[in-house]
Amino acid sequence: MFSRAMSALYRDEVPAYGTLLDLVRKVNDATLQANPADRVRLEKLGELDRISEERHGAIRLGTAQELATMRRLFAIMGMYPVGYYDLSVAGVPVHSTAFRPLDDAALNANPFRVFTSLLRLDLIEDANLREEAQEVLAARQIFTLGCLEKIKLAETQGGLTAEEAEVFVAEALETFRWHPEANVSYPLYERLHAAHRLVADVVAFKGPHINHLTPRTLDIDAVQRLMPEQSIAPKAVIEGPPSRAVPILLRQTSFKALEEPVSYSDGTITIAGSHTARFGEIEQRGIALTPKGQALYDKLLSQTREIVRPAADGSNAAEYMKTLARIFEEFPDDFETIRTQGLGYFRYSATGKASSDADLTLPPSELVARGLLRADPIIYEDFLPVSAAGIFQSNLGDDAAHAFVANPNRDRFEADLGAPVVELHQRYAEAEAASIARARSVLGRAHA
Ligand code: OOG
Ligand code: NI
Repeated sequence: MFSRAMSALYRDEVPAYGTLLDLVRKVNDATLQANPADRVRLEKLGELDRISEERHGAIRLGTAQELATMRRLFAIMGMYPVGYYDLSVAGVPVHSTAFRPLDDAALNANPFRVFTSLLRLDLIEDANLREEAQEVLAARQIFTLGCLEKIKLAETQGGLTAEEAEVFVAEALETFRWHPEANVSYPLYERLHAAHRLVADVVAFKGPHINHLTPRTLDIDAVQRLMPEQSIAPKAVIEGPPSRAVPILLRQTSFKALEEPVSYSDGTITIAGSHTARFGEIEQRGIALTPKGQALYDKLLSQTREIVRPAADGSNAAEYMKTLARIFEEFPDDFETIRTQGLGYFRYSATGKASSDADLTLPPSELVARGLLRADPIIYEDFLPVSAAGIFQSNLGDDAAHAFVANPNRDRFEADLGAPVVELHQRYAEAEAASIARARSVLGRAHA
């Protein structure tokens, strides 16, 4: 209900998002038609139905209190904080997590995720401005009273009835919608903006407007190519790994933020101005990588960026994509090698072929080799910090290059959140191990 309500709201507020959804649906249908084997595999894994429902969004919060309450709000819907992303390295004064469902059944029902960032005013130099921003943030209430009531109710009675859930979703939506009246005067907006666009985007508004919603495409290169025909101008470079036979992790591209009218007021004088914050994005997801695979990905990505860094104006986009593709030739591009080298996570299942006693003690790779088990890739459900920084940068404006020293503070983030985040790799490793245990017991039973 929440994911659909957010989608309807965003379609309403940002019409280009609706155009993008239609385009993605067309490309996905065509891709599945051209690759019947993929279609069958997705269907068998229960992933087919979720594709067209699939999206993620992003919000940016201002205070620890907001973050902690957001955690409770998402928990009602079975969405939990996974991963810690430090974006200070990339000149963006936030650190983040993603709220998402955890287990396979929940992910297949609806994998809606919200990338959630917390502003780090400690990274803003001007002490006066920092204090003013803190004051504005401390005074705002981004949740409706009705929403807070329903959160408490859900916590005390252990969930909501269908009727209560409907009210909860409607109330929660108020937090994510666009508020055209700023929370600050125009001069203060300008000073916040001068410190960092992102600071203005968080501090100057009444709530954390959802800043994009991202459908999942099965062919990001096709959508990127077709976007201009729909009068949507995508950013020059697709973030993440290059185009490959076997998609790994996550590839993303976005189109520029809209300029939206905003009224700024100091209580007596109102000034009509504008603000750019909201944009569109598409993503293509591939196999989740083990720490070993992730390390190889990180190494190849930084190797690429040492040779060529994508310029904000897109002038070296072709050179970047070419270099990326060349450097990534080192990353195996078939499932078999990815699996046998321990680079990716797989879901194992019994093929139905008869096994012997001796087989039951063999490692999974050997059982696959003997045709007793099959291995299907586990999809990456999370985000990539370098890509996220690229997405932030592209919609903050081309002039927004700021340098911060890498400054992760996970302890602080978790203290503010009021809970630890789930370890990024842990869920994939558990899903793989559980599938092996299940497959072994099926083999054992078939044999007995
Ligand atoms: C979030 C940017 C990160 C992604 O897909 O990597 C993100 C933001 O701009 O608030 O959504
Ligand atoms: Ni995104």
